[in-house]
Amino acid sequence: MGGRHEPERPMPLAIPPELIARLAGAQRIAVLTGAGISAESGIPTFRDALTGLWARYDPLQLATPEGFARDPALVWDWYAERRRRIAQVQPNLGHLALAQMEQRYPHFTLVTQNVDGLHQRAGSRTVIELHGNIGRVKCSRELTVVAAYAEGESPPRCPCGAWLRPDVVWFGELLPEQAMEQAEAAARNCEVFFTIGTSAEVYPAAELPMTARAAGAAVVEINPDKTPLTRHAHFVLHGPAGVVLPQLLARMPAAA
Ligand code: BV8
Repeated sequence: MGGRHEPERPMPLAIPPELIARLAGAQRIAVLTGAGISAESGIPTFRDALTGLWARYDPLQLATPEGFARDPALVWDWYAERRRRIAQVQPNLGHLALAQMEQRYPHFTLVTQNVDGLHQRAGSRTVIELHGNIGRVKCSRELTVVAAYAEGESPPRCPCGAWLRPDVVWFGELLPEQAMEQAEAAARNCEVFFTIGTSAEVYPAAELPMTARAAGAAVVEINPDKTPLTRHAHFVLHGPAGVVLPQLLARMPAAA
C-alpha cells in the first residue's frame, strides 16, 4: 500500500541573508500588492485570460467611465459576477502572512491596488485601497456611497435617478487623494518596500516602488514572473506570494 500522500511541500526558498538582516533591523515597512496576491485564492489576475463568461471582455474596456456609459448593464453585471466570485473565496497564505507581518513591526503600511477586500478579511488592520473596493457601490452622479439598493434593474438606480456604479477607480479616473498621499508618504519613509503580485504597469501605483527606491529603501519584488520593476529591485524573490511570504515571515523578528 502506498504511503499517505504528503501535501506538496514547497521547496525552501533561498532568501538572501542581507534581506533577512535588513528586515531584522527595520522599523518601517511598506507593501504594495496587486492582483497576483489574490491569484492563489482563485481570483483571476487582469493579465490572465479571464475565464468563462468574461474571457472575451478586456478589463481595460470595461473598467472605464466610457465602458460604463456605453453599456452600463454589461459593466454592472461584470462587477456583480466578480463580487459573487470574491464572496466564495478565502484569503490565502500570502494575505495571512502579511496580516501577521503587520504585527511584527511598529510601522507597517499595506497599500493595495486590489478591490477584493481579501487583505481585510485576512486580518490586516491598516489597508490603503488605492483603487477602491468592489463591495461598495456609489451614485454615478452624486458619487456618494449607497449602503443598500433594490436589486432588479441592472444597474440599479440611486434615489436621485442616476445609475449606481461600483466604488472603484476606473482607468482615466483620479485615485482617492488621501489614499495616494498616505501611500506616497509610506513609500518615502519606509526602510523596506515590498512589491507583491503586481505587473507594475498601472500608474500612478507603479510609481510607488521607485519613490521608495529613490528615498533609500530596499525594494523587494515577489512575483513568479519578471516585470518592468524587476531590474530596479534590490531583492527579487521569484515565486508565488502564498509560498514566498510564509517562508519570509518565518525568518522575520518575532512579534513586536
Ligand atoms: C489616473 C479598479 C490620473 C477597477 C484598476 C502615467 C501616469 C498616470 C496615469 C497613467 C500613466 N500611464 C497610463 C496612465 C493611465 C492609466 C494606466 O496606468 N494605464 C495602464 C494600463 C498603462 N492609469 C489610470 O487611468 C489611473 N488613473 O492615472 O488618473 C488621470 C486622470 C485622467 C486623465 C489622465 C490621468 C487609474 C488606474 C486604476 C485603474 N483601476 N482597478 C477594477 O478592478 O475593475 S486597475 C486594475 O488593473 C487593478 O486594480 C490593478 O491595479 C491593475 C492590474 O494590475 P496588477 O494588480 O498588477 O495585476 P496584473 O494582472 O496586471 O498583474 C498580476 C501580477 O501578479 C503579474 O505580474 C503576475 O506575474 C503576478 N502573479 C500571478 N500569480 C501570482 C503573482 N504574484 C505573486 N503570487 C502569485 N501567486
